[in-house]
Amino acid sequence: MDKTIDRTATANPGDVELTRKAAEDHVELVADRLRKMMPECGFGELGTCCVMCYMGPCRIDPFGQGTRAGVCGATPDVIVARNFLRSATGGASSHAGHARELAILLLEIAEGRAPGYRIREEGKLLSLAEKLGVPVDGRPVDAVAADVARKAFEDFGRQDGEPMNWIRARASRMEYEKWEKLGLLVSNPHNEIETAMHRTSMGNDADPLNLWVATLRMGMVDNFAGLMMATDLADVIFGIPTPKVVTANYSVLKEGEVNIACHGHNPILASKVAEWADRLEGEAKAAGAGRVNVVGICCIGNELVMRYGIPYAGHEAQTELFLVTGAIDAMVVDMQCILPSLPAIAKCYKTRFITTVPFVRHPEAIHVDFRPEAADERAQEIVRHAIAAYKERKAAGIRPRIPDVSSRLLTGISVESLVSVLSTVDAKDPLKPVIDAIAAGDILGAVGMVGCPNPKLRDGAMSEKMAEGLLRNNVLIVTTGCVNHILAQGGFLTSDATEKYAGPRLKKVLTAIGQAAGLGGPLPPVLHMGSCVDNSRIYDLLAALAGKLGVEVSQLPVAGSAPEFITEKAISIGSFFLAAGILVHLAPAPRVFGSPFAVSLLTEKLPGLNGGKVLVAATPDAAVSGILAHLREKRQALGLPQA
Ligand code: BF8
Repeated sequence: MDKTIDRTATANPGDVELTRKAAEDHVELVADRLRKMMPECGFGELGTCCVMCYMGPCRIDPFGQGTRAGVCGATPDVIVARNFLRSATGGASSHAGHARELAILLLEIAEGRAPGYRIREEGKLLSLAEKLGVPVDGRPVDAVAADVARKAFEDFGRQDGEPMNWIRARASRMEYEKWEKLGLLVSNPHNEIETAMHRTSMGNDADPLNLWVATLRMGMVDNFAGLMMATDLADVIFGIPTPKVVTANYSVLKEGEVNIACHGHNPILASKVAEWADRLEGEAKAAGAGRVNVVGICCIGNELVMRYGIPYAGHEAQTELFLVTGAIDAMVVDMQCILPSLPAIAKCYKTRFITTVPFVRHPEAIHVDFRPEAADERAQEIVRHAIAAYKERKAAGIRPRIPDVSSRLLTGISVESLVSVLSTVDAKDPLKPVIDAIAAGDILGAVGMVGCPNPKLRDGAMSEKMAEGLLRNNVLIVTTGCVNHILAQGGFLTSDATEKYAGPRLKKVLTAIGQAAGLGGPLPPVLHMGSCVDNSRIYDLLAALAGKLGVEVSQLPVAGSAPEFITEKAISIGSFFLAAGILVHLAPAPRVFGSPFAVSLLTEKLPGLNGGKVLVAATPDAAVSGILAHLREKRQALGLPQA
């Protein structure tokens, strides 16, 4: 076996069992293709491969063994900066598209054009409206909702250069002024994306610093036109998450039931599929099945479990393996992180693979054109596809193999629900116990572990080992994205995990909160705050803590980590956290090492400018010790004792 990819070292025995089954079934997996791809391109890894024009492709050896510039004269510093900005732009485009769809849906609801949906959180709508300057007094809810949606469209169409409505409404005064000084107050996300593509095309911006400032600006687009707008609007339409204990891992699939796996990102589709799964139970029974069982994979799993407690299946790198169980009747997807390999694997098990978005199609998929105006009809069509597949698959004698692995987790930690849990400790000042614990050193600091499961690092259990190391050192962890699936499967989101992994001082704090909140045990040491767009919740929490302390977010003893990142979305999220002045740990290494300018900017100059810094560490030990050193530095600067 290839030493680089030890496929048996994975933390989840279900992965091992299904990887063997895949081999028996002659199904090729991500890990197989990764092995064949080795060694990966060194120029690509360093970021010095340029395909921007047809005088190339060019690749620069930054160590002086070959050519020092592309055919056009672009230096490695320029090439790396352009490539990185394009990645951040890809990520921000995904998040802005996600948010804009929700704004369109909100307007459709307000105008009665999306009868399948309603506004579930009037309180959040009204408070958001007030922040955006939308009048609320004496007005019907639908009129307020329509104006909130229009505020979003105003941002996407703004040509006056003024900062986005969403920044003016949602950034604290202190953070706003910091970004104003740094020239990071973006105006129109679409203009920013257009300019980024324009300036990086051949023969335009050749100033590395200018390009990196554009990357930080793209981070601002990502947060305010993507993450934050999406979370705000999704909460209004689908509800604010509340704490609940649920089941995760392969055992959420049920033999004898029609299994539908929702995969993707936007709750617009999946919430409807879940609703119609219940309503069509009679048809499932008539087909000989117990019921229709909906489970959530990757980020849509996070969205569904946070709000509705829908079984929490697995992460993006397990999507192929979920199909290999042979237990899924339909996998329905919307957008982002959907492996092109899936439809062919689905075919092997007679699973219907259903795409729903016009720009996310596959020649081997069934396409159901899902639109909010016809959501009920389309969701029924999708569920009926699954029921029909169940019958066919039974008749074909396909025998599922569902690994008997199951985990429990506490989910549903929004800022609102966390404040409500903490108010059981201090009703007047809910954040005070956390601030006191940080000040005393009982909580050394907090780390947001976010993002993906990268097969290059998955088999070394990078995320689990990092979590262990941080918790032992009394660091509280909050999570979003697929990392949360990983840590849930590893048992980190339970009271037992506090007993098992938390350092003594952290354990004391979490036990006191758990007792006061009546949880029947300590609060888990890893708190699930949602999907990747819900990184905005993490930022909101940090801004609230910083506001109470009267300091900038960048001064807090906190860090972000994408310990196994895969996608461009992780790049754009990381770019925002850098713009906010936070340390961002990345593994694998971002493609910047071909540029001495980029390395010096991201590790030396930016920290002096706004506190933002990139930490590259590909092993759990190196990542943990780098993060701990950073947290201690921040504590020292605030005059807090070292724990
Ligand atoms: O947005 S964590 S693999 S599913 S990119 Fe994708 Fe990464 Fe999963 Fe969600 Ni986020």
